[in-house]
Amino acid sequence: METRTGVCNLCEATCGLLLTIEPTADGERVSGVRGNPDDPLSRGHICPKGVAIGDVHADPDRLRRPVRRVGDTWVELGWDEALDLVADRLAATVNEHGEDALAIYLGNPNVHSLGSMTHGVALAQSFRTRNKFSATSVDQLPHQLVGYLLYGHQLLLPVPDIDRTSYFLVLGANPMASNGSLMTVPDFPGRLRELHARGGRMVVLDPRRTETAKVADEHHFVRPGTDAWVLLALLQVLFAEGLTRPPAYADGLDDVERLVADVTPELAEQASGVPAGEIRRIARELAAADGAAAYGRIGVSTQEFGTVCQWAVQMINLVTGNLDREGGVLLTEPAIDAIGRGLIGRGHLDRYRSRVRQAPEFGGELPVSVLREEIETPGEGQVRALLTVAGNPVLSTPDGAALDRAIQGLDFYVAVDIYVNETTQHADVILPPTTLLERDHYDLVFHLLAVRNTARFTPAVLAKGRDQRHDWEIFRDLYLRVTRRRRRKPPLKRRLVAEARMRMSPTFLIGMLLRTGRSQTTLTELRRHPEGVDLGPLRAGQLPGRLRTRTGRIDALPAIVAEDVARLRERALPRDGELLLIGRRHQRDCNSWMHNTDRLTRGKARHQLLMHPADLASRGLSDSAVVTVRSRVGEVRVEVRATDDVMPGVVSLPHGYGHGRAGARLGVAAGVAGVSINDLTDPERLDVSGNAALSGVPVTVS
Ligand SMILES: Nc1nc2c(c(=O)[nH]1)N[C@H]1C(S)=C(S)[C@@H](COP(=O)(O)OP(=O)(O)OC[C@H]3O[C@@H](n4cnc5c(=O)[nH]c(N)nc54)[C@H](O)[C@@H]3O)O[C@H]1N2
Ligand SMILES: Nc1nc2c(c(=O)[nH]1)N[C@H]1C(S)=C(S)[C@@H](COP(=O)(O)OP(=O)(O)OC[C@H]3O[C@@H](n4cnc5c(=O)[nH]c(N)nc54)[C@H](O)[C@@H]3O)O[C@H]1N2
Ligand code: SF4
Ligand SMILES: [Mo]
Repeated sequence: METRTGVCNLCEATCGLLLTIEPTADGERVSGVRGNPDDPLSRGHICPKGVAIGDVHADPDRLRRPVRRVGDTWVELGWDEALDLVADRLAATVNEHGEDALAIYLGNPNVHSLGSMTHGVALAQSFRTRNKFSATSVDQLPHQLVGYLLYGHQLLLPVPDIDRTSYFLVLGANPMASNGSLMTVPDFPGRLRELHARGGRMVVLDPRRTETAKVADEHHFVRPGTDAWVLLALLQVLFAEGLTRPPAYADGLDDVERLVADVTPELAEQASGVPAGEIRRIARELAAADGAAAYGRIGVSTQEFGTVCQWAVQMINLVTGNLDREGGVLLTEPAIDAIGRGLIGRGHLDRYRSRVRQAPEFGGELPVSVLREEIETPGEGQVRALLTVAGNPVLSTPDGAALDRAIQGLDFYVAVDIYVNETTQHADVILPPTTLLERDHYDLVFHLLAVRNTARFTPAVLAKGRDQRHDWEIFRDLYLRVTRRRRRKPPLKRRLVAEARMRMSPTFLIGMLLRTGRSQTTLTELRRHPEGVDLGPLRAGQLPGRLRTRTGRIDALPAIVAEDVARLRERALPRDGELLLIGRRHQRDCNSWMHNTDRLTRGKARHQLLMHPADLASRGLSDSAVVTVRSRVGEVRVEVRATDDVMPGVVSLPHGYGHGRAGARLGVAAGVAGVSINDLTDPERLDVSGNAALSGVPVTVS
């Protein structure tokens, strides 16, 4: 038995771990997992998923060798054979039908893998297809658009200074279950206790009385999709009552004041159900607090007015003087500044549009809501082949059932994934990389979004399995093989530089980045301190210096936002008796995977539709009945659970369920199969950013 330092990458909290390792007949296994108390960011925190991280490594369902689908069965292939086959087919598609004939989808675990960040993104870009998609457009695209418009970079996103704030306003987020997002905040429960001990308050707006709402000082139900009204009304009160103290580097605040002048709390109450008096009081408290942070996440991103919401959240912080202020919201200073060093581009908007629906790109990606029509609509530029990496869009994107059918009509589909899931079951070839515990890790993304400046390099905890490949090696080998086979090759010099870079390991690149930047640490120091190095609390005084806008100032009212507020005003308010569907996350869920580990699935089932008792009664339905839920695009049958934790007029299904499609293959227990919420969500409902409006879908229940 031996203890090794590791890290969890199953959610954005990135907790430090201590793993107990035991020898086995053919290697080693994890026999125990605890939080690492010496980790300066996570301070010993761990959740049930972190404890289950060894289950992924040991999982007999996990793929360890390339497989090829032959009818309904899988046949193992050698790596060279598999990579050659994939490269032949991808290159042939592009050579015959053009670059856009290949679609690429990058799923969530990519941002949690160093190799994906250093090599996967580069591989995807090298294909030069316009049909590039990712989980971004079912998640945080509005944040990125607003970061780009206001601060000049898609990832220049201020983080709530939760360790010092005295007023925390939370909309559409459930960090008690999710452990935070676009706010890397391990041990949220502990940090909240400290906030309360300082005399601070947390106020939550959510259509469901969530785990977070239950530990808040105040919770208000808000009708799904109507937060924009509440946020604009908060701004209206701040302006009308002279409570603003904006920074000198912001322009256009008069325009913002005019924009919201008639959005009174009374109007917002009509739309949202949040009492006008409460909106007024919250605005005054935000302005008076000694450091306040407004924060909005999935519930206010994945809805029809996600961009207006995220813009308004930023505006509230800005006009109350809480942007770039201790206890407000702050920019991080990571040891590898992926923004400052240009590793992640600023973003760009509408350089091209999708072929069928003319949806604008953002940052080189199209909204994944258009993927199905790009596969199924014939003509020049039609998608004929697909590469997915660490994704499950059949369960995670709107109208997944239709996408499921479309994928089966492709000429060729290759997945880089560790499982046969509801999407990859249709792949012609699956290339499975090693898992987290077998690879070195440095977080290029989440240090950037963390509530404290720290740096941590985690060497692989376990040796890589026999005849396995790391993801970066797969990306490298695909890059080299496909480039060789392509008719239109990049110019020789560019190719040689790119090839040389693809041959460098992620760890080598991290060492180089730490050496050459103005980093506060080195790889040598990080290797000596695998628990992580503390670089101190977030610091104020970074603005306007770190703005990446062309003027070096903030233009407070981007035209896109002003126009979308006009669209909001025209939107009819929800009708009485209408039911709106929202999603939810449970602490022991990990998006659509890890439903095959006993540790996370035993106990009470949690896939049910939540519905208010009054809504059940008015339909003559009873608790635990199996009901049919219908939306414009589809229907599902699922058990209903009566609870007054959801607002009347709102029903909730968890996302990432619905394993019936491939359940047997996944080894998922029947009890956790559930149904997919995305068989009900609608790819026609988009925010102005192109993000799917997954929340607030009109449904009927019978
Ligand atoms: N209705 C609704 N839909 C949603 C959401 C919602 O709240 N409501 N949430 C959205 C959000 S925020 C997200 S991020 C998306 C997630 O959606 P996706 O990113 O499409 O899917 P995941 O469920 O994260 O599945 C990831 C897959 O990656 C594989 N995997 C895990 N680790 C690795 C690895 O190290 N390497 C490789 N190559 N593969 C790996 C697993 O097999 C798993 O099947 O779903 C979105 N969809
Ligand atoms: N345990 C666990 N943790 C996770 C994940 C997981 O699957 N399981 N996934 C990870 C990922 S990929 C992400 S992106 C993050 C997401 O992190 P969070 O955003 O904190 O995640 P959710 O729990 O989906 O919280 C969204 C909340 O929005 C509410 N909501 C829905 N519609 C509306 C609305 O119109 N208005 C308002 N105000 N609220 C609304 C929902 O009721 C829900 O409570 O979580 C990450 N962490
Ligand atoms: S909160 Fe849980 S899932 Fe998230 S990083 Fe920590 S241990 Fe892993
Ligand atoms: Mo996400």
